[in-house]
Amino acid sequence: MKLYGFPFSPNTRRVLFMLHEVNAPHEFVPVDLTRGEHRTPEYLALNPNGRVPCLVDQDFILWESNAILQYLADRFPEYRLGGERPRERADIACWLFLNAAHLGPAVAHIFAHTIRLPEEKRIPALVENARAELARCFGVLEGKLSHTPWLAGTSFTIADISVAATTSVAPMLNIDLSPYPSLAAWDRRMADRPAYQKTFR
Ligand SMILES: N[C@@H](CCC(=O)N[C@@H](CS)C(=O)NCC(=O)O)C(=O)O
Repeated sequence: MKLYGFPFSPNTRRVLFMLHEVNAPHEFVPVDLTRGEHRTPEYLALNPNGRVPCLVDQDFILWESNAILQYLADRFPEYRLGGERPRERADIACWLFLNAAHLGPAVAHIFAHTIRLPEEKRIPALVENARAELARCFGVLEGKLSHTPWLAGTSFTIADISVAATTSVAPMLNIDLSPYPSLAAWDRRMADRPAYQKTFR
């Protein structure tokens, strides 16, 4: 398998984390976003959406990091990271979609408008809205994690892998997890995993 990605991208790291969890042999192919390599015709032929990551498994090409997690969970079923029963799989999907639709974009806005964009292009109101969105989502995560050790209940799953890649950027963006003690404890448990350490070192 080949993973095309940018080493500092949380969306890329989400998939790398998963590849390490399931011990999948893989080759990492760097796509340098700062040099526009994600907009070359060669890369767009793989991912017409022009974003990283993108996984190539022989003749199968897949983009969107959370879809890739679901695929890898099914591809390596012995690790039981994708849920077994319909309700368990649906619960996992709920966290993946929350991350893709709310948490991930909020973090991306904060990064863009505090670090990535030149000062004259930064919009403080967007950062304020994104921080409010994150606070709301963190409240949801805290509510769940104060009752169960993992997002989808008693087992570690791709729901945890997906969300941990997003919360991993909290320190860089001055996002404080301490008002959410269960979330912060979960985040520390995630950081203790060998696969996490291989990915985020
Ligand atoms: N929903 C996508 C988001 C992918 C994404 O936005 N990746 C960023 C890097 S973290 C990217 O490729 N940005 C390049 C750009 O926006 O031009 C996923 O989960 O894979």
